Amino acid sequence: ARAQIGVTGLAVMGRNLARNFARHGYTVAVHNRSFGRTQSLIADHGDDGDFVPSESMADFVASLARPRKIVIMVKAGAATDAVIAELVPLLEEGDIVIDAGNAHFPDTRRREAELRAHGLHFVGTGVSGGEEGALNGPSIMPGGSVESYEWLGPIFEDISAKVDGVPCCTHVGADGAGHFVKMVHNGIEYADMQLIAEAYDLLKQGLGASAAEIGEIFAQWNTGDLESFLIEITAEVLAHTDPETGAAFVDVVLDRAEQKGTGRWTVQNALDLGVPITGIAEATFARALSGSVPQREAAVGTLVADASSWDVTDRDAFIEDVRLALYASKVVAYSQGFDQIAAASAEFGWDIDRGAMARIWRGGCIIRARFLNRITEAYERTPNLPLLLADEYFTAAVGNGVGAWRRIVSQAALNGVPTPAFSSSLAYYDGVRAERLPANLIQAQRDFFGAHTYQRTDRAGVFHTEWTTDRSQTQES
Ligand code: NBP
Repeated sequence: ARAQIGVTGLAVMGRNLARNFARHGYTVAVHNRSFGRTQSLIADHGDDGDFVPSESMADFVASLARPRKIVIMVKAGAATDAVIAELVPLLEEGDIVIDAGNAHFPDTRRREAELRAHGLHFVGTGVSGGEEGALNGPSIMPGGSVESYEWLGPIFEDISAKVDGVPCCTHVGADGAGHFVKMVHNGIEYADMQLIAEAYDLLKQGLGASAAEIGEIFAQWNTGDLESFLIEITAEVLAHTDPETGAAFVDVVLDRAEQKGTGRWTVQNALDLGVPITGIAEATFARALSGSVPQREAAVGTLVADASSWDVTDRDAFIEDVRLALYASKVVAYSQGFDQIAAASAEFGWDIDRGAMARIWRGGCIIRARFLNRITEAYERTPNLPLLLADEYFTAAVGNGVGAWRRIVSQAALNGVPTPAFSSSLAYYDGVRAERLPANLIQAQRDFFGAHTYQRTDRAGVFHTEWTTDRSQTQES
């Protein structure tokens, strides 16, 4: 038994992760349900390093040095449970089972408890960066016990992406914390992508600019505060020409965005926790709207627009407004995502360091961006920061763009261009900073029809008004 780490599940992600371990000098046990994938890994990439292939799970387990460290990289869901069921009888106390697939965090919490009862460590870990990241350095978000991280940390940090020499990997928190944070990462990714798509649409509708021209604007933006992987690939996609028709590639792609479910999970959890993540929610719903074919067919050409025709007079000023509005909306989406992490951390006792999360997202993952440094700095300044937007850097940065944000959202509304994420983010911004919200009226209505009580602005206590009789006020506590 000489392998230092094992990988079972050798489709694109598992194969690349196994190669990444091997390239860093680890002896890697490899296994896959159908042996063909294991054989093709050895045939195609055997010279990447030291692999120990096994056809059976028993031989795979036997090839690993103890405590065994086994990464499962199979299709999330039933396949993960099937692999765990096959593995557990073969393992011994103290062995570490790592699920690196995109599991839903409640499943990870369940599996962790089950394996703990067998004396095994179960580590649900987020891995971001797609196949390219898995091979060359992903962002890694491991949950599970502190003890398991003592074994895994050095290996995972070694194969993770590095930014300024700092690994994009840290212990996130107990049981499902790693998968939770990966889920919110994906939710933020949804918001980021939607905001970029809205900026593209604004530039297209407002300026009548071509895809290639807009691509140049994004390339320019990528040299400033907005510098990020998603802005960079947006510029590349917009510059691409369809080889079949010679048209701009984006213009021949059908406008229906699909989803695999992590955005939906993020929103569902936010509803459970009562955290307003409007940016992520709007982004998730915007994908759903794009795919609502019968509804769109019924509405196109039928619903009245009564919109003006867009007449942008100052091109450069408009582009700068869109840039500022994009940045401000993006800060809101991240601020909301970090609120959700804080709420879940409190709910599940994970004690997640939010600054560290921003740090490990700086490289390897899809939302990697220059401005994540700013988030880390904000949480270093104030570890218990109640609202990322209220950090001094972000207050100033967003404050600087508020006028532009208002111009863009109002012009978009007047011209009939949908900007669900831009406008809901601005509404959140105005909502959270409002001295007084109209929730007073809602609470009064609730007391009226359901005797749900209310509190007063002028003294402590819980009150109810006898709405159906003499409207006298009673103090409940
Ligand atoms: P897939 O999600 O396509 O899963 C294919 C793998 O699952 C194969 O190894 C397959 O074995 C195995 N498998 C299945 Br399906 N059912 C099984 C079962 N009952 N027992 C044992 N093995 C089973 O692979 P992937 O795209 O490499 O993704 C792996 C994980 O990584 C997923 O959870 C995914 O969500 C996550 N992830 C993917 C990306 C990405 O960019 N693709 C990024 C981040 C995370 P077989 O060869 O015998 O059929």
